This record gives sequence, C-alpha cells and structure tokens, in this order.
Amino acid sequence: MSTVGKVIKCKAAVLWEAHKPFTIEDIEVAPPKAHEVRIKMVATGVCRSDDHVISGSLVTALPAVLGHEGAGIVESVGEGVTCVKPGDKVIPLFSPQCGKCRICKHPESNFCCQSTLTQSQGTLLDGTTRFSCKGKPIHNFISTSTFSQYTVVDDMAVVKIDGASPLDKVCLIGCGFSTGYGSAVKVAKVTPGSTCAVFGLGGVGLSVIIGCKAAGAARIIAVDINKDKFAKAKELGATECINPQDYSKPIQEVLQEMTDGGVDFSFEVIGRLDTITSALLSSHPACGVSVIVGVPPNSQSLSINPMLLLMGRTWKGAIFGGFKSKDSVPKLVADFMAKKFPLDPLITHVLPFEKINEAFDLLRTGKSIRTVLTF
Ligand code: CND
Ligand code: ZN
Ligand code: ZN
Repeated sequence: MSTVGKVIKCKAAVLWEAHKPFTIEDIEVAPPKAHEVRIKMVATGVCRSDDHVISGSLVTALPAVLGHEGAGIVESVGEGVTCVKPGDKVIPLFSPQCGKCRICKHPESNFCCQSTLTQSQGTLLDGTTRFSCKGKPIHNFISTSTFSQYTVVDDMAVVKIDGASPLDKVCLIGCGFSTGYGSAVKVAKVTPGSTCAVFGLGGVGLSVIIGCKAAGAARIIAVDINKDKFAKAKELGATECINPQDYSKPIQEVLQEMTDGGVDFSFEVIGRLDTITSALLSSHPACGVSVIVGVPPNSQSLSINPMLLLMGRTWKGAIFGGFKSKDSVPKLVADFMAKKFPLDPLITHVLPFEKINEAFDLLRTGKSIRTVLTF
C-alpha cells in the first residue's frame, strides 16, 4: 500500500533533553511539503557532532531527531521537487547547497546562506517540522535528522547518488569522510612532499589522514591521547604517531622540534580550545596553515596574540571539508565506487538502529571509529 501523501508511523531515536540517552519512540512523519523530500533511511553513521548535542557543547532545539551522516531511498517528494524522485538512492546534506545564494555562486566557499547550521531552531526551511511524537512536535537537526526510519528534508539538502552504491558504507560520505578528506585536499590544499600534523584520530581525523596521503604529503604526524587509535592511523597513512601524555613539554614544542620549526599543515579534529591552540602553534609561523575541523564548545572564545599570524601563518576552518555538497557528494560516491579511497577501515562497528545508545557508548569510550546503524 502506498504511503505517498500519508503520515508515516515509524521508529525514531528521540533526544528529549541533553545529558540523557536516546529513547526509541513511535513517531509520526508528515508528508513532504513543496520542495521537500521524504526519505526511508537505510544506514546512518554516528559522528561526534551528534554527541556534542547530548553533552550540551552544540546547542540545538530539543526534543529532536539527531543524526547527520545517513543514506537512504526517496519514498516521496513534495510539489516542485525535480532533483530526486521516489526510489532514488540519496544522501541528506547537513551543509546544503541552494545553488542561488552569494556563497553558492562563490567559486571557493561552500557555507550556503540557507544553512541552518549556525541557528538552533531545529526546523525545515519553512520554520516547521514534519516529526511529532505523542502529539508533540519534535525538532529537526541540521537539515538531516537521520536517526529515524523516515525523515523529511528540504530539496536543497539532498542529493542523488549512484544506484549501485552500498548505502551502509557511503553514508560516511554524508559527513565524516568528506569533512576530513576535504579539509586536507580542499581547505588546506596539502601539497606533495609536505609535512602534516593531525590532532584527533576519530572518523573525521583519520579521513584527514587519507586526504593528506592522497595529496602526497611526505610526513603525516598523528596526535591522540588514545594510543589504541595509532594502528589504524598508520594503516591509513600516518608516518608517525605521538601521544601528548608521553611528553613533559607542550605537544606543539615537540612537533616544532620534530619538523624544523613547525609543520606545513596542521588540523584540529577534536573540538577543544586547547588543542586548537596547540595545532595553530605546531604549524610553521611563516608558511604554516592550520585548519580547525573540530566543532568547538558553544560560546567559548580564544584569546590569541596577533603576532602568531603576522609572520605569514594562515588560520582557517571549514564545514564539510569545504565541499559544495550537491556538486561534490555524487562525485565522492563515484570515487569510492572506483576504489579511489577506502571507507571500510573507518567502520569498526555495525549495529541495528535500536542499539543507538550502545553506539554512542562505543564512541565515548574510544572503542569505535565509526559505528554504522542499519535500519
Ligand atoms: P571522535 O570523538 O571519534 O574523535 C576525536 C579523537 O580526539 C579521539 O580519538 C580522541 O581520543 C581524541 N582526543 C580527545 N581529546 C584529545 C586531546 N586532548 N588531545 C589529543 N587527542 C584527543 O570524533 P569525530 O572524528 O567524529 O569528530 C571530530 C571532531 O570533528 C568533532 O569535534 C566533531 O564535532 C567535528 C566535526 C566537524 C564537522 C565539520 O563540518 N567541520 C563535521 N562533523 C564533525
Ligand atoms: Zn559530523
Ligand atoms: Zn546557497
């Protein structure tokens, strides 16, 4: 029986309040309105940014359906949708591309003016949500809300991908892989023969390493306080691995000594102010580029001596690896299908969607890289 035009009753993981586990709830998902797309989710990765919401470090309206690294199949489309049709395999885009705004027309930038990322109202573009539970509206999360059997997204926040692609793997292209890889190849523009330092070896940091290697870096120094992450970092291209806890001096001094004054490219892929500073200081003061990838705690600031930049250093950051999402995601999926980069090493666990709290425990205890939840 067709579900088109009808409310769908299904399961979703609802976060009712911060610092609490998810509860699997029966929710109602209203049909897509004009320029919206309803998607049957097939798989979703678990990224630290979702956990930042639970810990309160990233603020968004609650209760909400979180999740931003998913892949699924279009169930139905609202009026005026031309970019996808029912049955298409798709990836929802937490960093949308409206195609019309100043930034979408800018040759380099990717942070579309329609993005809801820096707002926390938790709705679709029209200011409302299609989710409800027990008669109460449930908020969306950054255009995606993938922790649900069905989700509705704006058509600027979804893209069709190769129909042959395995959704339980390419879901990582929806965030972790692309964010890390793009930070190296597109944002930093790592050069052949260069020296890189990557702080934080989760799914995103390891994807930075894949990008540094693909760009031809000669040295890739991986930095983490969890030495269990080192084997995988080496497998993916790290040439050295260091643990700041093994040294009595600040890690930036260790890196400066190891690299004749500082690395060419450093990446902070944790989301902490102290490591953002360490990564900046470990880049060479005259020629270094330091990229912020990790999402820092809400409303916190750093005080930096401008002299740190005056000698020529570059300090930058980006969302989604600087990729224009609609243009890039199908190409990245095609590159994965052509075996230009791996995703399997990033997936350490696969669990049924209902075990979502277990997946977050694995992330918090440092035991997983990416857990993929399957529906
Ligand atoms: P994950 O938690 O898997 O990895 C972080 C790694 O950092 C772990 O291996 C930790 O052991 C390590 N770590 C923690 N504290 C320290 C420390 N003090 N010194 C050294 N290492 C440490 O996270 P992830 O890979 O899923 O995500 C990483 C960050 O990227 C996180 O902040 C997330 O919110 C952010 C992000 C950014 C974007 C973007 O578009 N810019 C998109 N998604 C996620
Ligand atoms: Zn993410
Ligand atoms: Zn735009």
